[in-house]
Amino acid sequence: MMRRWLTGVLILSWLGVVLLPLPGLSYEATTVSDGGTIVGEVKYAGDPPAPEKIPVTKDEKICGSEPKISPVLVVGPDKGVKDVVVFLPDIQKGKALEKPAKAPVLDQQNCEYHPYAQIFPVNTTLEILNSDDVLHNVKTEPGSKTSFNVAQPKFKKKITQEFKTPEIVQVECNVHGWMNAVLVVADNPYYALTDANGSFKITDVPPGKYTLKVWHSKLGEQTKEVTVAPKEDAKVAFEMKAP
Ligand SMILES: [Cu+2]
Repeated sequence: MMRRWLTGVLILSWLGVVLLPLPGLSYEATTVSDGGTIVGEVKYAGDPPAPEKIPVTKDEKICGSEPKISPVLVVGPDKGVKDVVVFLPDIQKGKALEKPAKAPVLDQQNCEYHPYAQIFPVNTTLEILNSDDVLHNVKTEPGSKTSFNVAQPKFKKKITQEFKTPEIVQVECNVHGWMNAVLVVADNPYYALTDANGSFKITDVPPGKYTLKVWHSKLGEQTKEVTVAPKEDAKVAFEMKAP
């Protein structure tokens, strides 16, 4: 049975039929001359919770003694939600996904991750720096396709990690419970993070109909259909709240 299935797969592959488009490989780069822009904002629905303050319970000399304000859920004065991941999960074709000129960096400084959230292309190597004179331990959340759990003593200033699968990876530190970061491994260039006002912009989108998705580690995810017209702005507004 297995062999017959395999033979079938081989024959179809010979015929040029792609059975299982691999993530990161199915996206086709093309010239986009009449692209439109998706602009919008993500707002918190209702009254947002007060910023979470987490007491520093160890390594105060390095981490500081003031409570850490969690970067996970940051809502601005106009209820804009910061660092929501916005993307087009199904886009097949568009502008090229370019390698960053410099390797992306996740820095550990004063026992905080900097930046809290970032986007980089799949098959990129991330540099994880320890700028602190203290032991950190970088760990991915269970279920991540790229998973690691690495102790980074104070003398180990840099470790590297390659990401070969597109996904959103959440990172935490085993030593300091308040440390959280989000790594967005993108398989196309149409990803954005909302700014401090909750605004986002995705440019050079080939005209067409798309599903636009938003993701936040505490507020979950939502999708909306969006139609992009040549050289025009398509406006989209999301409202999210804690479940
Ligand atoms: Cu740490």
